[in-house]
Amino acid sequence: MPIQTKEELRQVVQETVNTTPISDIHTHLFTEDFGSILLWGIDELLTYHYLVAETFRFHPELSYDAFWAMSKTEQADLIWQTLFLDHTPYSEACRGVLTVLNRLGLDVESRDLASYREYFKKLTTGEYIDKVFELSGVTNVCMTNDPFADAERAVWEKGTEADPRFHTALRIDPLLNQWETTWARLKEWGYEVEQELTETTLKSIRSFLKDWIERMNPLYMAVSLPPTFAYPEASVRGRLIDECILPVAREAGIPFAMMIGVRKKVNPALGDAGDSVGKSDVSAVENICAQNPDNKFLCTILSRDDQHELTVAARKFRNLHVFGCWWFLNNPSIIEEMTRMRFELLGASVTPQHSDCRVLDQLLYKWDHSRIIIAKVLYDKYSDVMDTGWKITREEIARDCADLFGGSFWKFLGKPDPNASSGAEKKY
Ligand code: RAT
Ligand code: ZN
Repeated sequence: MPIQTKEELRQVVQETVNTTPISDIHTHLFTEDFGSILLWGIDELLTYHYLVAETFRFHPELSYDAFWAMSKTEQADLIWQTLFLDHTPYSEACRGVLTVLNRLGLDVESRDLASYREYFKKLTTGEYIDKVFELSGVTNVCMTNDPFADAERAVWEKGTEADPRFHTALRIDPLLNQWETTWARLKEWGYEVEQELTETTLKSIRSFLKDWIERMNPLYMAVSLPPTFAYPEASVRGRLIDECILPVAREAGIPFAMMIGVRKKVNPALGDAGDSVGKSDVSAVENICAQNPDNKFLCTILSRDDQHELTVAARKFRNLHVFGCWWFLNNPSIIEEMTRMRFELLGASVTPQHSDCRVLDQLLYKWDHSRIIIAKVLYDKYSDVMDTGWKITREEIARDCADLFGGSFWKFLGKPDPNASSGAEKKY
């Protein structure tokens, strides 16, 4: 029976958005096996690099070195005092912490950091992972797996137990962005490479990629790229993409995920918080899609200014799948405008959001906050359609939401959607 009124429509959209299980296609979360590489708990939440950057704005007297010399608890204390007690925590990253506390059933009104710390002390990692997945409505996440990160590589080399809630993504930034130092690491690991891109070196790089694909079984291969990213390009990166990344990705049947627009370390003293954004050239994305029709590409782009062009590019190339409101874009005002534009230009053939969580707990806020906006935009779109006399059913809304929260991504990959058969009907 089709939906009859706008009021009913609003209710069904909200309910469906809130109950559709989510595949979160880009995070920095890890399985329990990765030990302390998986971040969780109040002190990790508070020392999230988004909040570190905000804290320094209120402390002209604080030296960067002094901050980094503090223990994690001291840093968290300072951030709590500065952003939550001395000011009202309405920035998106601050609000996120409050949403998490609230969703865990903690007393937000008390502002009692000590009691929040007590709460987390009583939990084990395994229990907490279960709890967050259960509460967040996210059923599976994709990790970011970096073979160049020593601590992480050690876990892979030792061997790690798969957890079906966590998929892998092979992240290769150092390979494409710092070949001048990375080649020596590959050599150290036994690959026959030199800095010059000889045929032997290129073959060995392909072997390196294949070895890690075999070890990790990734959903995609990913890189973050500067705004100057160009394609095609007569550069080391250009050659590595053409002669290593694309053929290996094609053979493995996985997409190459391009995350474009990061200006690394504009303020290195801020650590992870020191990167910035710049306008990119979307024609590079169009060119790579056009010239490599047998490869699949995922893309998210960091500058707000590039969003329209990227969305148009996705209309031209079906081997391109656009995803997420990345990093500095992950704020309600910008999510809303991007989501509206993407729905208007791409319908449901897009993955409107990923969480980028670095701290497990953040699954509880990033998705809650985005669901509100996605439901609002969807309601408006369905409402416009209803005004023409077209009737919409609950089943159609459920189908569309399933696509937006992971289904379209899995179809693009050509892999089964883990949520397709769950039939989960739960409220998050
Ligand atoms: O959003 C972030 O936390 C950034 O620091 C990056 O991790 C970014 O998302 C990336 O994957 O490079
Ligand atoms: Zn990320």
